[in-house]
Amino acid sequence: MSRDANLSPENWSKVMRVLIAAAAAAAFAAFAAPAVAEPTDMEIVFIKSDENGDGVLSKGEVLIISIRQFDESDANGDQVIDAEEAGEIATHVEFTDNDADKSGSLSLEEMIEEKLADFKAIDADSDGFLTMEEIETAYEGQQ
Ligand SMILES: [Ca+2]
Ligand SMILES: [Ca+2]
Ligand SMILES: [Ca+2]
Repeated sequence: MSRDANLSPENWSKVMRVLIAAAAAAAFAAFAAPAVAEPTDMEIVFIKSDENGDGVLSKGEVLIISIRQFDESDANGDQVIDAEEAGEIATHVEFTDNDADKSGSLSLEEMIEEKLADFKAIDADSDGFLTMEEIETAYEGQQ
């Protein structure tokens, strides 16, 4: 019998439990440690908008996501976002800017026109696609 007299089978199982817990904690720490930086909100929106996953946003992709957002805001489905539906967005510069006829509400046409104008402005190299860099640059310029 080479086993230490102090380490009864009961104690051995205690030791094993501690070792397993330590190993599990180490494994968890390794798993939880972020390998890459957390994506920013803008990156999350970008990835969601990039329907075909080619890493750039086409005009169609931008319009699809814009119309989807419009539909979500347009609670009564009359193709107009009124001040009530817009809620707190109604006072945002983007909403009042987009509201070309200053009616206090935003039609789908106004929104699309504005999104296309935004697209042109953001597309710095005018290749018809928005990269993450182009969007970030435009966003930084706004601040
Ligand atoms: Ca794309
Ligand atoms: Ca509406
Ligand atoms: Ca571009």
